Amino acid sequence: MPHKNRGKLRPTPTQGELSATGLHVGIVVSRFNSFITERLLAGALDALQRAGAKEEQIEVVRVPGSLEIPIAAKKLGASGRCDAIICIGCVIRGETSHFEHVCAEVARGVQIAQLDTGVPMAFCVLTCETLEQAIDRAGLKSGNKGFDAGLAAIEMANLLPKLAPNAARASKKSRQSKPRTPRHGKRRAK
Ligand code: INI
Repeated sequence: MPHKNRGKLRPTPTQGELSATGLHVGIVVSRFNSFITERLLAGALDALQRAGAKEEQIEVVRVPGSLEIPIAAKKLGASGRCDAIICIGCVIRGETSHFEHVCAEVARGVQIAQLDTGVPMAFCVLTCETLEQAIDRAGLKSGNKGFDAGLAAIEMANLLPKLAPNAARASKKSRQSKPRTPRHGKRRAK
């Protein structure tokens, strides 16, 4: 039946705000290729700060290499302290197949960790052919992927509670900002 509004449906999307109010964010950062990962960490911290986060809302965990990121992220996620976790590493191709193994296992491990714990994990592990590609993504030509990951973590931290079984359906009314309450029980002692 012809309808004058055909093609004009505008369902209200459910999405997360870019506000760090009330969030506790974990950052797991690898020391390997620290020249790059420290810049990615700075980018992530910049995003969190611009979204309103204070130092006490951020927990930085350092691991030796990218291969150790998934287990640390999973433990941190399982602790119940974090609303989101940012995983930072940098893998650069060398002369052996080590690169492929590390890249595949880190991506798989972080995905498993976020699905197992239900805590969103922003993937900021650069997998580059050359050092130049890594530098470009750590604050030069291609921006700072740490900053992007920081925003993704905040957005997902704010989105997931809205997808909980008892959450209100998205509507213009429920999109209006509400006061934030901590959502993960076990907070760090102050
Ligand atoms: N770890 C990285 O984060 N980036 C690399 O490029 C890298 N390469 O090339 O070897 C790397 N290796 C170390 C690995 O992540 C583990 O820390 C190590 O194997 C100990 O478990």
